Amino acid sequence: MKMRLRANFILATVVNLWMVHTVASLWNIGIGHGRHANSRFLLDNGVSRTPPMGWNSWNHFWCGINESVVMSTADALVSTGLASLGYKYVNLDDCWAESERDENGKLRGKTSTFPSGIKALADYVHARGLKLGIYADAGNRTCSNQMPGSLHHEYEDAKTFAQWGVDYIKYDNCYHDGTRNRERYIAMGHALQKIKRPIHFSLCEWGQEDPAKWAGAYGHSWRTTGDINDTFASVTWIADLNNRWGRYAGPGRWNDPDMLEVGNGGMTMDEYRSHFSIWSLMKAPLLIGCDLRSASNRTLRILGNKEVIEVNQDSLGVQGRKLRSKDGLEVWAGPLSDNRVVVVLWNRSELRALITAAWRDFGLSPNTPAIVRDLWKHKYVSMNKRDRLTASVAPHACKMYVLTPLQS
Ligand SMILES: *[C@@H]1O[C@H](CO)[C@@H](O)[C@H](O)[C@H]1NC(C)=O
Ligand SMILES: *[C@@H]1O[C@H](CO)[C@@H](O)[C@H](O)[C@H]1NC(C)=O
Ligand SMILES: *[C@@H]1O[C@H](CO)[C@@H](O)[C@H](O)[C@H]1NC(C)=O
Ligand SMILES: *[C@@H]1O[C@H](CO)[C@@H](O)[C@H](O)[C@H]1NC(C)=O
Ligand SMILES: CC(=O)N[C@H]1CO[C@H](CO)[C@@H](O)[C@@H]1O
Repeated sequence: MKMRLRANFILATVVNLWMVHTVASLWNIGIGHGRHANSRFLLDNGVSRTPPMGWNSWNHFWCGINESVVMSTADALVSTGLASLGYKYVNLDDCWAESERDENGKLRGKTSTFPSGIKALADYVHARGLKLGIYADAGNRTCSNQMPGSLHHEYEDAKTFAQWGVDYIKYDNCYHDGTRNRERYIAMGHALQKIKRPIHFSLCEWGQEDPAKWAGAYGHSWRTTGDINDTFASVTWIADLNNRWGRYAGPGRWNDPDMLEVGNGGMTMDEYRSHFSIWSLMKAPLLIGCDLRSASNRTLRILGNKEVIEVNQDSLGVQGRKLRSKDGLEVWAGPLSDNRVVVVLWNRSELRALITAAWRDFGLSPNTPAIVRDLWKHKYVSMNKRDRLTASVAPHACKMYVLTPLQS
Protein backbone atom coordinates (compact mmCIF):
# COMPACT_ATOMS: atom_id res chain seq x y z
CA MET A 1 0.00 0.00 0.00
CA LYS A 2 1.48 3.29 -1.07
CA MET A 3 1.42 5.99 1.54
CA ARG A 4 2.56 9.54 1.32
CA LEU A 5 4.99 11.07 3.77
CA ARG A 6 3.45 13.91 5.69
CA ALA A 7 4.53 17.33 4.52
CA ASN A 8 6.35 18.10 7.70
CA PHE A 9 9.57 20.01 7.77
CA ILE A 10 11.04 18.34 10.83
CA LEU A 11 10.18 14.93 9.52
CA ALA A 12 11.74 15.70 6.17
CA THR A 13 14.94 16.64 7.95
CA VAL A 14 14.87 13.45 9.94
CA VAL A 15 14.21 11.32 6.89
CA ASN A 16 17.14 12.89 5.05
CA LEU A 17 19.35 12.14 7.99
CA TRP A 18 18.19 8.54 7.92
CA MET A 19 19.65 8.07 4.48
CA VAL A 20 23.18 8.62 5.71
CA HIS A 21 23.29 7.52 9.34
CA THR A 22 22.85 4.32 11.24
CA VAL A 23 19.61 3.86 13.11
CA ALA A 24 20.93 4.90 16.48
CA SER A 25 22.75 8.02 15.43
CA LEU A 26 20.06 9.23 13.10
CA TRP A 27 17.22 9.05 15.57
CA ASN A 28 19.38 10.79 18.13
CA ILE A 29 20.51 13.55 15.82
CA GLY A 30 17.21 14.00 14.07
CA ILE A 31 15.04 13.96 17.13
CA GLY A 32 17.10 14.43 20.23
CA HIS A 33 18.69 17.77 19.45
CA GLY A 34 15.51 19.67 20.26
CA ARG A 35 16.16 18.97 23.92
CA HIS A 36 19.03 21.39 23.91
CA ALA A 37 16.75 24.16 22.68
CA ASN A 38 15.71 24.53 26.29
CA SER A 39 17.85 26.51 28.66
CA ARG A 40 19.50 24.78 31.59
CA PHE A 41 17.24 22.40 33.48
CA LEU A 42 16.62 24.43 36.62
CA LEU A 43 14.45 21.91 38.38
CA ASP A 44 16.87 19.03 37.85
CA ASN A 45 15.90 17.14 40.98
CA GLY A 46 16.33 13.67 39.53
CA VAL A 47 12.67 12.73 39.24
CA SER A 48 10.93 11.34 36.16
CA ARG A 49 13.94 10.32 34.10
CA THR A 50 11.28 8.11 32.49
CA PRO A 51 7.65 9.26 32.14
CA PRO A 52 5.72 9.27 35.43
CA MET A 53 3.18 6.47 35.95
CA GLY A 54 0.27 6.29 38.36
CA TRP A 55 -3.39 7.22 38.82
CA ASN A 56 -5.30 10.48 38.96
CA SER A 57 -8.82 11.01 40.31
CA TRP A 58 -10.23 13.42 37.71
CA ASN A 59 -11.26 11.41 34.62
CA HIS A 60 -13.51 9.12 36.64
CA PHE A 61 -14.43 10.89 39.89
CA TRP A 62 -14.26 14.59 38.99
CA CYS A 63 -14.94 16.37 42.28
CA GLY A 64 -16.39 13.26 43.99
CA ILE A 65 -13.24 12.26 45.86
CA ASN A 66 -12.54 11.50 49.50
CA GLU A 67 -9.84 9.77 51.48
CA SER A 68 -11.48 6.36 51.32
CA VAL A 69 -11.49 6.40 47.52
CA VAL A 70 -7.85 7.44 47.45
CA MET A 71 -6.73 4.91 50.05
CA SER A 72 -8.62 2.04 48.43
CA THR A 73 -7.18 3.03 45.05
CA ALA A 74 -3.68 2.90 46.53
CA ASP A 75 -4.52 -0.58 47.82
CA ALA A 76 -5.84 -1.57 44.38
CA LEU A 77 -2.65 -0.39 42.67
CA VAL A 78 -0.77 -2.83 44.88
CA SER A 79 -3.21 -5.76 44.79
CA THR A 80 -3.64 -5.68 40.99
CA GLY A 81 0.13 -5.76 40.51
CA LEU A 82 0.09 -2.43 38.68
CA ALA A 83 2.28 -0.78 41.32
CA SER A 84 5.04 -3.30 40.71
CA LEU A 85 4.81 -2.53 36.98
CA GLY A 86 5.68 1.10 37.76
CA TYR A 87 2.38 2.85 38.53
CA LYS A 88 3.43 4.61 41.72
CA TYR A 89 1.82 8.07 41.81
CA VAL A 90 -1.58 8.39 43.49
CA ASN A 91 -2.70 11.84 42.38
CA LEU A 92 -5.49 13.94 43.81
CA ASP A 93 -7.01 16.30 41.29
CA ASP A 94 -9.30 19.27 41.99
CA CYS A 95 -11.59 19.58 45.05
CA TRP A 96 -9.38 18.16 47.80
CA ALA A 97 -9.15 21.40 49.88
CA GLU A 98 -11.36 23.63 51.97
CA SER A 99 -12.79 26.56 50.06
CA GLU A 100 -10.67 29.11 51.95
CA ARG A 101 -7.15 29.16 53.42
CA ASP A 102 -6.74 28.86 57.19
CA GLU A 103 -6.01 31.79 59.52
CA ASN A 104 -2.30 31.52 58.66
CA GLY A 105 -2.98 31.58 54.94
CA LYS A 106 -2.28 27.88 54.47
CA LEU A 107 -4.17 25.47 52.26
CA ARG A 108 -5.89 22.68 54.19
CA GLY A 109 -7.59 19.41 53.27
CA LYS A 110 -11.39 19.49 53.18
CA THR A 111 -12.43 18.11 56.56
CA SER A 112 -15.72 16.62 55.35
CA THR A 113 -13.98 14.42 52.74
CA PHE A 114 -10.37 14.19 53.98
CA PRO A 115 -10.91 14.11 57.78
CA SER A 116 -7.47 12.57 58.46
CA GLY A 117 -5.71 15.31 56.52
CA ILE A 118 -3.37 15.22 53.54
CA LYS A 119 -0.27 14.41 55.60
CA ALA A 120 -1.96 11.21 56.85
CA LEU A 121 -2.91 10.36 53.29
CA ALA A 122 0.70 10.82 52.16
CA ASP A 123 1.84 8.55 55.01
CA TYR A 124 -0.71 5.91 54.00
CA VAL A 125 0.39 5.98 50.38
CA HIS A 126 4.12 6.03 51.22
CA ALA A 127 3.69 3.02 53.53
CA ARG A 128 2.62 1.06 50.44
CA GLY A 129 5.70 2.12 48.46
CA LEU A 130 3.69 4.66 46.46
CA LYS A 131 3.85 8.43 46.04
CA LEU A 132 1.24 11.14 46.54
CA GLY A 133 0.35 13.79 43.98
CA ILE A 134 -1.67 16.93 44.53
CA TYR A 135 -3.41 19.57 42.46
CA ALA A 136 -3.09 23.37 42.56
CA ASP A 137 -3.75 26.27 40.23
CA ALA A 138 -1.82 29.25 38.82
CA GLY A 139 -4.72 31.61 39.51
CA ASN A 140 -7.00 32.85 42.28
CA ARG A 141 -9.19 29.74 42.35
CA THR A 142 -8.91 26.21 40.96
CA CYS A 143 -11.02 25.23 37.94
CA SER A 144 -13.89 23.86 40.08
CA ASN A 145 -13.92 27.19 41.93
CA GLN A 146 -14.18 25.08 45.08
CA MET A 147 -10.72 25.84 46.48
CA PRO A 148 -8.12 28.62 46.52
CA GLY A 149 -5.53 28.96 43.78
CA SER A 150 -1.80 29.37 44.42
CA LEU A 151 -1.08 32.54 42.42
CA HIS A 152 1.08 34.79 44.65
CA HIS A 153 1.19 31.96 47.24
CA GLU A 154 3.62 29.78 45.30
CA TYR A 155 6.36 29.46 47.88
CA GLU A 156 4.14 28.96 50.93
CA ASP A 157 2.04 26.36 49.09
CA ALA A 158 5.13 24.54 47.81
CA LYS A 159 6.39 24.46 51.41
CA THR A 160 3.06 23.11 52.67
CA PHE A 161 3.05 20.38 50.03
CA ALA A 162 6.61 19.42 50.89
CA GLN A 163 5.79 19.30 54.62
CA TRP A 164 2.91 16.95 53.91
CA GLY A 165 5.18 14.68 51.85
CA VAL A 166 3.70 15.42 48.44
CA ASP A 167 5.69 14.05 45.47
CA TYR A 168 3.90 15.46 42.40
CA ILE A 169 2.08 18.71 41.63
CA LYS A 170 -0.33 19.21 38.77
CA TYR A 171 -0.63 22.97 38.25
CA ASP A 172 -3.81 24.09 36.44
CA ASN A 173 -4.64 27.36 34.71
CA CYS A 174 -8.07 28.70 35.78
CA TYR A 175 -9.12 32.06 37.27
CA HIS A 176 -5.88 33.85 36.54
CA ASP A 177 -5.27 37.56 36.19
CA GLY A 178 -4.27 37.64 32.54
CA THR A 179 -0.52 37.54 33.21
CA ARG A 180 1.30 35.32 30.73
CA ASN A 181 1.17 31.62 31.60
CA ARG A 182 4.90 31.41 31.37
CA GLU A 183 5.40 33.94 34.16
CA ARG A 184 2.86 32.35 36.48
CA TYR A 185 4.20 28.82 35.92
CA ILE A 186 7.83 29.78 36.27
CA ALA A 187 6.95 31.30 39.66
CA MET A 188 5.89 27.87 40.91
CA GLY A 189 8.93 26.26 39.27
CA HIS A 190 11.18 28.62 41.21
CA ALA A 191 9.29 27.93 44.44
CA LEU A 192 9.84 24.20 43.95
CA GLN A 193 13.55 24.79 43.32
CA LYS A 194 13.83 26.37 46.76
CA ILE A 195 12.31 23.52 48.72
CA LYS A 196 14.34 20.44 49.43
CA ARG A 197 11.86 17.73 48.51
CA PRO A 198 12.17 16.31 44.96
CA ILE A 199 8.71 16.90 43.48
CA HIS A 200 7.48 16.23 39.94
CA PHE A 201 6.15 19.52 38.52
CA SER A 202 3.40 18.99 35.93
CA LEU A 203 2.46 22.18 34.07
CA CYS A 204 -1.16 22.15 32.96
CA GLU A 205 -1.55 25.33 30.88
CA TRP A 206 -3.27 23.35 28.09
CA GLY A 207 -0.60 24.01 25.47
CA GLN A 208 -1.58 27.67 25.17
CA GLU A 209 1.89 29.21 25.03
CA ASP A 210 3.68 26.29 23.34
CA PRO A 211 5.10 25.05 26.66
CA ALA A 212 7.28 22.43 24.92
CA LYS A 213 9.51 25.36 23.99
CA TRP A 214 10.12 26.59 27.53
CA ALA A 215 8.59 24.38 30.25
CA GLY A 216 11.38 21.81 30.18
CA ALA A 217 13.63 24.19 32.09
CA TYR A 218 11.13 24.55 34.93
CA GLY A 219 9.22 21.30 35.20
CA HIS A 220 9.07 17.64 34.26
CA SER A 221 5.96 17.49 32.08
CA TRP A 222 3.60 19.90 30.37
CA ARG A 223 0.20 19.46 28.86
CA THR A 224 0.19 20.08 25.12
CA THR A 225 -3.62 20.20 24.70
CA GLY A 226 -6.97 20.85 26.34
CA ASP A 227 -8.65 18.11 28.36
CA ILE A 228 -9.10 14.59 27.00
CA ASN A 229 -12.54 12.96 27.03
CA ASP A 230 -13.63 9.33 26.78
CA THR A 231 -14.08 9.20 22.99
CA PHE A 232 -11.97 7.97 20.09
CA ALA A 233 -12.28 11.42 18.47
CA SER A 234 -10.60 12.94 21.49
CA VAL A 235 -7.76 10.39 21.46
CA THR A 236 -6.93 10.96 17.78
CA TRP A 237 -7.22 14.75 18.09
CA ILE A 238 -4.94 14.88 21.11
CA ALA A 239 -2.45 12.36 19.72
CA ASP A 240 -1.96 14.55 16.63
CA LEU A 241 -1.49 17.73 18.66
CA ASN A 242 0.97 16.11 21.05
CA ASN A 243 2.87 14.58 18.14
CA ARG A 244 3.94 18.04 16.94
CA TRP A 245 6.21 18.58 19.96
CA GLY A 246 8.04 15.26 19.93
CA ARG A 247 11.55 16.62 19.62
CA TYR A 248 11.29 18.62 22.84
CA ALA A 249 10.77 15.55 25.04
CA GLY A 250 13.55 13.69 26.81
CA PRO A 251 14.53 12.24 30.19
CA GLY A 252 13.06 14.47 32.92
CA ARG A 253 10.93 16.53 30.51
CA TRP A 254 7.87 15.08 28.82
CA ASN A 255 5.01 16.19 26.59
CA ASP A 256 1.74 15.40 28.36
CA PRO A 257 -1.29 14.57 26.17
CA ASP A 258 -3.43 14.21 29.35
CA MET A 259 -4.45 11.29 31.50
CA LEU A 260 -5.71 7.90 30.32
CA GLU A 261 -9.40 7.12 29.77
CA VAL A 262 -8.82 3.34 29.56
CA GLY A 263 -11.53 1.58 31.59
CA ASN A 264 -14.03 4.44 31.75
CA GLY A 265 -16.43 2.76 29.32
CA GLY A 266 -16.75 5.25 26.45
CA MET A 267 -14.55 3.38 23.97
CA THR A 268 -14.16 -0.16 22.65
CA MET A 269 -11.30 -2.35 23.88
CA ASP A 270 -9.57 -1.92 20.49
CA GLU A 271 -9.81 1.84 20.90
CA TYR A 272 -8.44 1.70 24.43
CA ARG A 273 -5.55 -0.49 23.24
CA SER A 274 -4.78 2.12 20.55
CA HIS A 275 -4.98 4.92 23.13
CA PHE A 276 -2.60 3.09 25.47
CA SER A 277 -0.21 2.05 22.66
CA ILE A 278 0.13 5.55 21.22
CA TRP A 279 0.48 7.18 24.66
CA SER A 280 3.24 4.70 25.47
CA LEU A 281 5.03 5.25 22.16
CA MET A 282 4.81 9.04 22.66
CA LYS A 283 6.47 8.71 26.09
CA ALA A 284 3.41 10.26 27.69
CA PRO A 285 2.89 10.17 31.44
CA LEU A 286 0.78 7.04 32.05
CA LEU A 287 -1.77 8.19 34.58
CA ILE A 288 -4.69 5.80 34.92
CA GLY A 289 -8.03 7.63 34.95
CA CYS A 290 -10.59 4.93 35.78
CA ASP A 291 -11.97 3.50 39.04
CA LEU A 292 -9.30 0.87 39.61
CA ARG A 293 -11.22 -0.71 42.47
CA SER A 294 -13.79 -2.07 40.03
CA ALA A 295 -11.68 -2.32 36.86
CA SER A 296 -12.43 -5.34 34.66
CA ASN A 297 -9.80 -7.91 33.85
CA ARG A 298 -9.80 -6.70 30.26
CA THR A 299 -9.02 -3.17 31.44
CA LEU A 300 -6.29 -4.44 33.72
CA ARG A 301 -4.74 -6.44 30.87
CA ILE A 302 -4.42 -3.25 28.82
CA LEU A 303 -3.02 -1.10 31.64
CA GLY A 304 -0.82 -3.97 32.79
CA ASN A 305 0.76 -4.87 29.44
CA LYS A 306 4.35 -5.06 30.59
CA GLU A 307 5.85 -5.03 27.10
CA VAL A 308 4.00 -1.84 26.16
CA ILE A 309 4.95 -0.22 29.47
CA GLU A 310 8.59 -1.07 28.76
CA VAL A 311 8.37 0.94 25.53
CA ASN A 312 7.10 3.93 27.52
CA GLN A 313 9.78 3.52 30.17
CA ASP A 314 12.66 2.82 27.78
CA SER A 315 15.90 4.43 28.93
CA LEU A 316 16.53 6.24 25.64
CA GLY A 317 13.55 8.51 26.35
CA VAL A 318 12.86 9.60 22.77
CA GLN A 319 9.24 10.32 21.86
CA GLY A 320 7.94 8.21 18.95
CA ARG A 321 6.19 10.03 16.09
CA LYS A 322 3.71 9.67 13.31
CA LEU A 323 5.65 8.84 10.14
CA ARG A 324 2.85 8.40 7.62
CA SER A 325 -0.85 8.91 7.39
CA LYS A 326 -3.22 8.29 4.52
CA ASP A 327 -6.98 7.87 4.68
CA GLY A 328 -6.82 7.07 8.36
CA LEU A 329 -4.10 4.42 8.01
CA GLU A 330 -1.07 5.41 9.98
CA VAL A 331 2.46 4.32 10.81
CA TRP A 332 3.96 5.60 14.08
CA ALA A 333 7.45 4.69 15.23
CA GLY A 334 10.33 5.68 17.44
CA PRO A 335 13.78 4.56 18.51
CA LEU A 336 14.40 2.49 21.65
CA SER A 337 17.59 1.61 23.47
CA ASP A 338 19.92 -0.99 21.91
CA ASN A 339 19.05 0.12 18.36
CA ARG A 340 15.56 -1.29 18.63
CA VAL A 341 12.55 0.36 17.01
CA VAL A 342 8.94 0.48 18.19
CA VAL A 343 6.29 0.51 15.48
CA VAL A 344 2.55 1.07 15.74
CA LEU A 345 0.29 0.43 12.74
CA TRP A 346 -2.96 2.23 13.47
CA ASN A 347 -6.17 2.03 11.46
CA ARG A 348 -8.28 5.04 12.33
CA SER A 349 -10.76 4.25 9.57
CA GLU A 350 -14.06 2.37 9.83
CA LEU A 351 -12.93 -0.73 7.88
CA ARG A 352 -10.33 -3.43 8.42
CA ALA A 353 -7.22 -2.58 6.43
CA LEU A 354 -3.74 -3.72 5.49
CA ILE A 355 -1.03 -1.36 6.74
CA THR A 356 2.61 -1.63 5.76
CA ALA A 357 5.72 -0.17 7.32
CA ALA A 358 8.92 -0.44 5.33
CA TRP A 359 12.38 -0.77 6.86
CA ARG A 360 13.31 2.43 5.01
CA ASP A 361 10.72 4.26 7.13
CA PHE A 362 13.02 3.71 10.10
CA GLY A 363 16.28 4.25 8.26
CA LEU A 364 17.01 0.55 8.08
CA SER A 365 18.36 -1.01 4.93
CA PRO A 366 15.74 -3.34 3.37
CA ASN A 367 18.28 -6.15 3.64
CA THR A 368 18.69 -5.86 7.39
CA PRO A 369 17.08 -8.83 9.11
CA ALA A 370 15.15 -8.04 12.27
CA ILE A 371 13.43 -9.88 15.06
CA VAL A 372 9.81 -8.73 15.19
CA ARG A 373 7.76 -9.07 18.36
CA ASP A 374 4.03 -8.33 18.66
CA LEU A 375 3.51 -6.57 22.01
CA TRP A 376 -0.21 -7.30 22.26
CA LYS A 377 -0.04 -10.96 21.21
CA HIS A 378 3.14 -11.43 23.27
CA LYS A 379 4.61 -13.44 20.40
CA TYR A 380 7.47 -13.26 17.96
CA VAL A 381 6.14 -12.65 14.46
CA SER A 382 9.50 -13.39 12.85
CA MET A 383 13.10 -13.99 13.87
CA ASN A 384 14.45 -12.92 10.50
CA LYS A 385 12.22 -10.37 8.84
CA ARG A 386 13.51 -8.12 6.04
CA ASP A 387 12.29 -5.14 4.07
CA ARG A 388 8.77 -4.55 5.37
CA LEU A 389 6.02 -5.52 7.74
CA THR A 390 2.36 -5.73 6.73
CA ALA A 391 -0.59 -6.41 9.00
CA SER A 392 -4.34 -6.48 8.70
CA VAL A 393 -5.67 -4.06 11.27
CA ALA A 394 -9.27 -3.85 12.50
CA PRO A 395 -11.07 -0.47 12.56
CA HIS A 396 -9.70 1.86 15.28
CA ALA A 397 -7.32 -0.89 16.36
CA CYS A 398 -3.55 -1.00 16.16
CA LYS A 399 -0.68 -3.43 16.03
CA MET A 400 2.37 -2.71 18.10
CA TYR A 401 5.78 -4.24 17.43
CA VAL A 402 9.34 -3.99 18.59
CA LEU A 403 11.95 -4.57 15.87
CA THR A 404 15.40 -5.73 16.88
CA PRO A 405 17.70 -5.34 13.87
CA LEU A 406 20.39 -8.01 13.51
CA GLN A 407 23.76 -7.39 11.92
CA SER A 408 23.45 -7.99 8.19
C1 LIG B 1 -16.30 8.55 48.78
O1 LIG B 1 -16.43 8.76 47.39
C2 LIG B 1 -16.98 7.66 46.69
C3 LIG B 1 -16.88 7.96 45.20
O2 LIG B 1 -17.41 9.20 44.89
C4 LIG B 1 -18.39 7.43 47.17
O3 LIG B 1 -18.92 6.31 46.52
C5 LIG B 1 -18.36 7.16 48.67
O4 LIG B 1 -19.67 7.06 49.16
C6 LIG B 1 -17.66 8.29 49.41
N1 LIG B 1 -17.44 7.89 50.80
C7 LIG B 1 -17.65 8.72 51.78
C8 LIG B 1 -17.35 8.19 53.12
O5 LIG B 1 -18.02 9.87 51.59
C1 LIG C 1 -7.81 37.66 42.07
O1 LIG C 1 -7.71 38.13 43.38
C2 LIG C 1 -7.26 39.47 43.46
C3 LIG C 1 -7.00 39.81 44.90
O2 LIG C 1 -8.03 39.31 45.71
C4 LIG C 1 -8.32 40.37 42.82
O3 LIG C 1 -7.89 41.70 42.86
C5 LIG C 1 -8.48 39.94 41.38
O4 LIG C 1 -9.53 40.67 40.79
C6 LIG C 1 -8.80 38.47 41.27
N1 LIG C 1 -8.74 38.09 39.89
C7 LIG C 1 -9.59 37.24 39.33
C8 LIG C 1 -9.37 36.95 37.88
O5 LIG C 1 -10.50 36.72 39.95
C1 LIG D 1 -14.42 15.20 23.08
O1 LIG D 1 -13.34 15.69 22.34
C2 LIG D 1 -13.58 15.79 20.95
C3 LIG D 1 -12.29 16.15 20.26
O2 LIG D 1 -11.73 17.30 20.81
C4 LIG D 1 -14.68 16.83 20.71
O3 LIG D 1 -14.95 16.92 19.34
C5 LIG D 1 -15.91 16.40 21.46
O4 LIG D 1 -16.88 17.43 21.37
C6 LIG D 1 -15.62 16.11 22.92
N1 LIG D 1 -16.79 15.47 23.51
C7 LIG D 1 -17.25 15.83 24.68
C8 LIG D 1 -18.40 15.02 25.18
O5 LIG D 1 -16.76 16.72 25.34
C1 LIG E 1 -10.18 -11.78 36.83
O1 LIG E 1 -8.91 -12.33 37.07
C2 LIG E 1 -8.76 -12.86 38.36
C3 LIG E 1 -7.31 -13.22 38.59
O2 LIG E 1 -6.82 -13.92 37.47
C4 LIG E 1 -9.71 -14.03 38.53
O3 LIG E 1 -9.60 -14.58 39.83
C5 LIG E 1 -11.13 -13.56 38.30
O4 LIG E 1 -12.02 -14.64 38.33
C6 LIG E 1 -11.26 -12.83 36.98
N1 LIG E 1 -12.55 -12.23 36.90
C7 LIG E 1 -13.34 -12.36 35.86
C8 LIG E 1 -14.64 -11.66 35.91
O5 LIG E 1 -13.01 -13.01 34.88
C1 LIG F 1 -10.11 5.07 5.06
C2 LIG F 1 -9.47 3.81 4.59
O1 LIG F 1 -8.52 3.77 3.87
N1 LIG F 1 -9.99 2.72 5.06
C3 LIG F 1 -9.50 1.46 4.69
C4 LIG F 1 -9.58 0.50 5.87
O2 LIG F 1 -9.39 -0.80 5.39
C5 LIG F 1 -10.21 -1.20 4.27
C6 LIG F 1 -9.91 -2.67 3.94
O3 LIG F 1 -8.59 -2.82 3.51
C7 LIG F 1 -9.94 -0.34 3.07
O4 LIG F 1 -10.74 -0.77 1.96
C8 LIG F 1 -10.29 1.03 3.46
O5 LIG F 1 -10.00 1.87 2.35
